[in-house]
Amino acid sequence: KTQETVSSSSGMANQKIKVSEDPVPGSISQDDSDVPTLAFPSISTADFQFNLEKASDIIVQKVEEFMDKLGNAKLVLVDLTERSKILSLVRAKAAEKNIDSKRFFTFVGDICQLYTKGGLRCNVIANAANWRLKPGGGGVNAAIFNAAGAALEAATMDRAKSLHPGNALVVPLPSTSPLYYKEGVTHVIHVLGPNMNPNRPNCLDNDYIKGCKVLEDAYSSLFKGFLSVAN
Ligand code: AR6
Repeated sequence: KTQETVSSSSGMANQKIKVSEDPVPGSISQDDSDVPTLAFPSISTADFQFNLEKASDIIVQKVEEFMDKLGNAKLVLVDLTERSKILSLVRAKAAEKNIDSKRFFTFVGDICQLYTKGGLRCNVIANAANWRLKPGGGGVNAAIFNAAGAALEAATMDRAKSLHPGNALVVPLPSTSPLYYKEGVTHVIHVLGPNMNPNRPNCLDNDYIKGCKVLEDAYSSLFKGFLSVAN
């Protein structure tokens, strides 16, 4: 938490400076540790088999749209490997559009260990969820529910029992969750994207008119949800 305060030192009289109330040991820098940061995976592009070119267009378009609403907050697209195709597509398209790379960037790592393994402080993380908002199923959903422990499942069920494609659900993470006390994650935002995988519920049968609309809605809901807890 930060507080605006007036310095009493002579040289800086009446100048407003930011003072951290309780600096966290090992934080990257005092400034950065207080900046609201959302880490999110590429929704729908692995298990749900959504086209990567189309998904990368939508990610960059939605990031651009939300940039001026973000204040000092940051958005980070995360994937597990350097070879991630979606990360390189998004990096290239974001650079083409001159999106400020200090406020939106990509990061390689497990979204459940961004601080302890990667030194990247993200107070909010997004989950590519399933419609039942249940653990398991693989991918980032299984990883987040595993890392967060039972506290996340209980907190999620307190708020909703299911999710429609294109929607997001913001869940405050109880401080008993390891994701909270180890990684500094205060909120998980579940997002349900469009499904193009015939072996999963509500498959869109390659209907990319509908699919793109649902993915756009999913990112809008995610970023709005982030803004609602960031500011
Ligand atoms: N950290 C960062 N990124 C990850 C991680 C991780 N630990 N694990 C996967 N990714 P996916 P979807 C990336 O399949 O396509 C589940 O079964 C991954 O490389 O998790 O929306 C749910 O229950 C990819 O870029 O989500 C749903 O039923 C991105 O996260 C279904 O999958 C999303 O891949 C949702 O499928």
